[in-house]
Amino acid sequence: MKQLVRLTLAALALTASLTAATHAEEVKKLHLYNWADYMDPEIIKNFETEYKCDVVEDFYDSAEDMMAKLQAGGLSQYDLVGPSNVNVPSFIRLKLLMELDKSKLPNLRHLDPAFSDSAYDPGNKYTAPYLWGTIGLLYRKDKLPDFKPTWGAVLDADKQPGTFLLLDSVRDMLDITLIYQGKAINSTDKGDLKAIADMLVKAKKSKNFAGFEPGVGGKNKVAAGVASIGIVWNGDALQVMKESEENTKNMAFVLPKEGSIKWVDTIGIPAKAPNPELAHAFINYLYEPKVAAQLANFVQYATPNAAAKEFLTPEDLANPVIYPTEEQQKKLHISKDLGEQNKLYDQVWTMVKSR
Ligand code: N2P
Repeated sequence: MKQLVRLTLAALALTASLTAATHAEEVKKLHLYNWADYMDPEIIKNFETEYKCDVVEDFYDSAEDMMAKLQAGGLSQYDLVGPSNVNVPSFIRLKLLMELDKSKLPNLRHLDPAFSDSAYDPGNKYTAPYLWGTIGLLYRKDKLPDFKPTWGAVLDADKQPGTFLLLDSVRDMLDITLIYQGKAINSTDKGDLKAIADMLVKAKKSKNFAGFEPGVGGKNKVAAGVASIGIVWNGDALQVMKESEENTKNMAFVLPKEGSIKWVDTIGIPAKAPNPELAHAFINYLYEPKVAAQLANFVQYATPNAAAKEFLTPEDLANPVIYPTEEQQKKLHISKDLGEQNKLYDQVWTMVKSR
């Protein structure tokens, strides 16, 4: 008898665990491949609850890394990815993205019309704008009280006031150097490219050079005192300055007087995404005005969602680091995809890094 009870119990346990396993398999998964420090974990939790799914996140810290991983199998691994405006045309050319099904994205109506017909993806056929921002210098006020807001502080061997990091991002670095030299951003002129290559090689030979650092590394190393100046995206700078009283007191972010870059990060669905249905639901969710504002408030980048404005932290909306003034906007330029000529920039960058 005892034996029978034991057997029955064992059979019951087995059935229960099998049911649990099948159930676990039924939980849908959404694989999100995003920039580091670019999401509010609460948004993920709420989406998981509402859509009864698991969101699996993976992160990148440079466009180059992201692109490499996508092409090495990532295309069928991820449901969502976030290329920046300058990379979107390459993504489309290489067929890395699927067309968005607008019937599943009713909330796209909240998009600010200023972002709805971009040159990088006319009519938002493949991508929806995620957040936008600028790039500037994060520096240590405590170490460099007389800091001047110029790209020369990192690019010009004669003007570097302290230890500095360069950003490990091809287009950001080369376009910034063109801006500093007063040349046209996106230039493919051989002479211009040679001049910026020379300047960058000279800059990195400086005794103050503390290395190349991808995205979020720069802000963390400036905070840790590894370097006194870093090239950092605006929201990342604000995030690290808010991390502690120390940081707030000791650091500042500036847009250099020569001008800078204005970029738009997007969100799109890889061509072979396992779950495009849920991916569309996620994009649509992100476009709910309150959710879009929650995201912007958390990461401190600017939202392209017009209806989100009323839910933004008022101090953020009034902060020119996040929403640059008209005067500052006049000096912000847009990096463009250069088609075949992209390789010129890649060659210059490889040369700069290897010298
Ligand atoms: C967020 C990185 C923003 C990406 N940590 C800049 N395009």
